[in-house]
Amino acid sequence: MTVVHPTSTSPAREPEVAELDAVVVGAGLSGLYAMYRLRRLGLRVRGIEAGDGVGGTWYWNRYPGCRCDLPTIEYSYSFDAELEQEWSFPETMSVQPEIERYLNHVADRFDLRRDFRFGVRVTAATYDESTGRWIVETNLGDRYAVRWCVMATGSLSAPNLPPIPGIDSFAGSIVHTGLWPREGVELQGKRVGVIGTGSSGMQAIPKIAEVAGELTVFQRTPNYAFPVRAKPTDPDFERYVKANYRELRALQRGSRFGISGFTRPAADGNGEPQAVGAGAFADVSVLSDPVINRQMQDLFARMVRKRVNDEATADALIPTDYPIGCKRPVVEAGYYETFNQESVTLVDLRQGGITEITATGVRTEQGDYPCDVLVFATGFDALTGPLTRIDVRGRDGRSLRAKWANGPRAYLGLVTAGFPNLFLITGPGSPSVLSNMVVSIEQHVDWVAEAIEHMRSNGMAVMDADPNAEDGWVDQVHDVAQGTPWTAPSCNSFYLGANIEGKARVFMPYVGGVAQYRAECAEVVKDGYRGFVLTPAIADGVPPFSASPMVAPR
Ligand code: NA7
Repeated sequence: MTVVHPTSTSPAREPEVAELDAVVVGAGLSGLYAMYRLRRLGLRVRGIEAGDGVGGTWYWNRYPGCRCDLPTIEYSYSFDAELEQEWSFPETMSVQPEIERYLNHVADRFDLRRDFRFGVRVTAATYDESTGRWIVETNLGDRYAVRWCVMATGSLSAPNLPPIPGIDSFAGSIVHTGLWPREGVELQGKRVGVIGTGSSGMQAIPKIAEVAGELTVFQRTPNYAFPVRAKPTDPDFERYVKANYRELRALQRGSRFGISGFTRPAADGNGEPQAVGAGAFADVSVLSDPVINRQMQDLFARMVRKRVNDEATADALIPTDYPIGCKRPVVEAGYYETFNQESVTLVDLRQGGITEITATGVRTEQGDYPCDVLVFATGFDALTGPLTRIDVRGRDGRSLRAKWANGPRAYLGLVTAGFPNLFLITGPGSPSVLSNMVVSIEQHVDWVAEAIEHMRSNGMAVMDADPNAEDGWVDQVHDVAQGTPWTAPSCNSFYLGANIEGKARVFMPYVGGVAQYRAECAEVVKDGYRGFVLTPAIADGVPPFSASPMVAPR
């Protein structure tokens, strides 16, 4: 078996334990902004990124067809007005290379790269109670001693390669959509098997079908996917957005999903959205009213039947046993028509699952399917995986993996009790993947930067969550999700950890809405960081900050 991975440079190990103020783990949307914010506090920060470049999700997921499922104007940073004005996205819904280009521009424009180490992976973070420092270790043996540890590790960054028997014996290439090599994968004329039909699979399948000799799609669960075609950005609309960005951002922050649904008023007074994307499902009636949900399911089934010629294939592509909204709705372009191609076969694994991977392909209870290349579009160990894959140990050597064995626990999804000064950017218990990630990331990073600033101004050095406040928040996260399609008994999604064998079935994101969540976070601050335990620097005898001077804002 050849597992194809993105190539990596081999950076040298740092010479000795580096004493700094903060480590930022990850150089995606969160890590870049965290570096920007913490630097402006005058902190000495080291960023550590496993990839060879910036971008996070948009660095690793370079599979064919990868595109953001939110409109471009919604999916961009708001922290710098000049950045908003100078950047143009060519399409209404951005493809991966465009977002990667944007994030590279951000990294260069704010000179963020110089404090990151690339091609280095954080393997462990251990809290040393005696010094109030985290010791952060990497795969190269680097060691950093820092007060603040910002886990900008992303929500969907720990790829799930299911342990299917025989996988090591496969003679061809295996590639995961979330680890797609920069140099691409040779698919031309090959017999390609795609396992998984979530967003990644459904985006990649039509593109792979264009070049593969034969394509076999292994589907365990059909998904609800709705057609959305990207268009070139309308220059008039772009001008309008640029003149009204503040209003757009305010709408995002006051919304349920961090999506403004921003439109340009038309002459008749009815605005036409330029692109809707996954935001179309922000229509809460589908989520809250089972009758409307059922009607949408019927419409969906009719759409699929109209687009797929073979009746049995159409039937297999239509979910029948879970509501819309349980899994993330997918936006697709030409997905269903792909199955009308002679060279494309759908294998409905509900009629007989995969038993093993052989040297020559995939063996199922229905028969053998020869393949030269196997594409695993099998998703991620969502929300917790990026953190539990690191050996994180807090007070008394307690491991995060052990603490979260029955489901993640974190106060506001920001700090988990017993792991002081370890900040989770869009951690479990926050809106995270059920919101516009950029909006949620900026809010978390701002909250963390302000908390650090608050502590500095008040002679505090250690911030922990009160376990009672954490319990209360975890209960609230649970309660607010009850009765929604996300927690329907028939639902099996990565939000529930149901895609990973052995993972506790716990609904992880906060679904009370972005606006409500922001208000809760702001209230907590207003009440003097209610539910957090702040300890003065003097208590552990360690000065809270380095003597490095404040960096003047640009
Ligand atoms: P998803 O949405 O988790 O989809 C993964 C797919 O892989 C899904 O269809 C799974 O079926 C399937 N899967 C997972 N494990 C297996 C095994 N062992 N055998 C067969 N099929 C399997 O991940 P994506 O990468 O598509 O999307 C993630 C997010 O990225 C998405 O929500 C957007 O935010 C962007 P299942 O449904 O579990 O039966």
